[in-house]
Amino acid sequence: MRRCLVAAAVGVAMAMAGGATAAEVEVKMLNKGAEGLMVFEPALVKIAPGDSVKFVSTDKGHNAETIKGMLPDGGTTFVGKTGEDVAVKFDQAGIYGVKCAPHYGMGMVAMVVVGTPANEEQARAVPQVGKAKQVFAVLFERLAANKTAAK
Ligand SMILES: [Cu+2]
Repeated sequence: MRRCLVAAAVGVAMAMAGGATAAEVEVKMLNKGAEGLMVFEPALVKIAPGDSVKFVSTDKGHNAETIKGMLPDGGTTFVGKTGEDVAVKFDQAGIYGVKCAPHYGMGMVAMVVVGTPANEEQARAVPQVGKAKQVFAVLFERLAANKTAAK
C-alpha cells in the first residue's frame, strides 16, 4: 500500500512538470566574461534532444541566432531579437552554431551540441568571420576533449 502511494506521488510530480524531464540551460550574453569581451557564457552547451537553451540578455546589445549551414539537417533555425532573452528548444540532434549578429566578427559565438551529433564535419567546414574562427576551433577542441567548461 505504501509503495502505491509513493508511485502515485511521483506520477503527479511528473505530470506537474509537464510529463517530461526536459531541461533548460541558461547561456548569458555578456560584454565581458571570464574568457574575454563579447561572449556567450558558457559558450559550449551539451544537452539532450528536447532540452532548451535560454540565451539571457544579461548585458544589452546582443542577440543569439543560428549560423547559416551550421546545424543538422532538419534542425530549426532561430533569430533572437537584440537586447532580449530568447529560449530555444532543440529537438533535432546535432551541432548548432550560434552567433551574436553585432559581434560575430569579434568572436561572440556559441556551440550547442544536442545528443549525439552526426554533422560535426559539416559544422567544422562552415566558413567563419574574423575571430569566430578561433573561438570555434577552441570549442571543437573542448568538445573533442569532452569538456563543457573552461574552469
Ligand atoms: Cu554581442
